[in-house]
Amino acid sequence: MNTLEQYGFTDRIDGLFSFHFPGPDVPEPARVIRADRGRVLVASRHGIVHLDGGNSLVTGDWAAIEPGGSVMGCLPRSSLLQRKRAYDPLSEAQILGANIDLLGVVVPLDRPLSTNRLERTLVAAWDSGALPIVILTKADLSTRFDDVVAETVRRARGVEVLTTSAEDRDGLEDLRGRIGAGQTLALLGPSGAGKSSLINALLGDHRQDTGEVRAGDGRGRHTTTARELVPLGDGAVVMDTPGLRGFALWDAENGLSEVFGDIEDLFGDCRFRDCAHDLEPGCAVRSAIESGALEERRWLSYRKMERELASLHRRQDAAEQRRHARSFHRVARDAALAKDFRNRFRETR
Ligand SMILES: Nc1nc2c(ncn2[C@@H]2O[C@H](COP(=O)(O)OP(=O)(O)OP(=O)(O)O)[C@@H](O)[C@H]2O)c(=O)[nH]1
Ligand SMILES: [Mg+2]
Ligand SMILES: [Zn+2]
Repeated sequence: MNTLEQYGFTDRIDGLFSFHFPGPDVPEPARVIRADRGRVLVASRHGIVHLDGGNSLVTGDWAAIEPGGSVMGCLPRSSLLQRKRAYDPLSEAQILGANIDLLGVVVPLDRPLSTNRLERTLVAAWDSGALPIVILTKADLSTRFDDVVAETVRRARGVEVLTTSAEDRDGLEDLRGRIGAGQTLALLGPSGAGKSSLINALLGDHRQDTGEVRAGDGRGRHTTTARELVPLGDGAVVMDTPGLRGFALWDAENGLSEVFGDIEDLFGDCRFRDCAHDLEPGCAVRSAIESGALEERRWLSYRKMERELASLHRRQDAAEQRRHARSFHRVARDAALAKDFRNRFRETR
């Protein structure tokens, strides 16, 4: 198996290259292993090489390389994991990875389960277009194993939950069996959750650096610093990622509906079509909470993410309007200049 195939190249990808880059000179396919501000490391037919000028490429992309070595573009992304950039007043998306088939939401069993975090990551995972899967890690360190697993299964709402231990090599074959040749699994989760350790355990090799969690609060030290593809040897690929502190959503309405579909289904049963689900009479959400059918915490968590997306859209709209206004001024100015020019032309005629 050549280097390119080890990084997930298949006949299907080959076909997509001929389709999207037709012509006598089909470019060389290459997969982005790692992207660092324009400088990208790719797997190609000639092995692993560095490329310059790949500013728009992200980890996981299938890049098209010209014979001269420059980047022509990339294949349309079959999935795209993104979040809102932190501390960014302009509200831009940060792309975390592309062409991911399975998105592993990594939840460590050595600390209390954060349901908010789990739900939020699942929303983003669903929205990426990849298939989410929850991977519980460090099963050997869990003191309340059965409870936490049951709770996670309940929160994951139909998403498959696997339990693993890199230390005891538990659940590894199960996980390995989920990633076929040509498929990419990305691991997403907090620092210290054991993402890199899991990859090493799958490989049976110490390839990725791992770091002890801090003694005081059990949090990780952000050991992994870049998103990077790691081949498992038979065309299956894993993407290691740096631990994320938080996860601000980006355009994730579809994901929200996947994780909270039962809540959105209730809206149709409210007496008023424009029910705000606060104090209105006949509100189906309120009565579901009162009867215990809907957990208030879940409702609040849905509300929070929904508001976050609404505020993101307001800012996007405002930015769009500013852009529009700017281009309108430009058109108006150009028109004024043209008129001025015509007038002067007339005068001199
Ligand atoms: N007991 C036990 N410890 C584990 C297991 N998996 C990981 N660890 C330990 O947890 C710590 C953090 O593991 P990492 O693999 O570095 O975590 P990470 O998710 O890659 O963290 P970042 O790279 O910082 O995002 C290390 O000290 C590992 O040895 C496990 O299954 N059992
Ligand atoms: Mg790591
Ligand atoms: Zn209502």
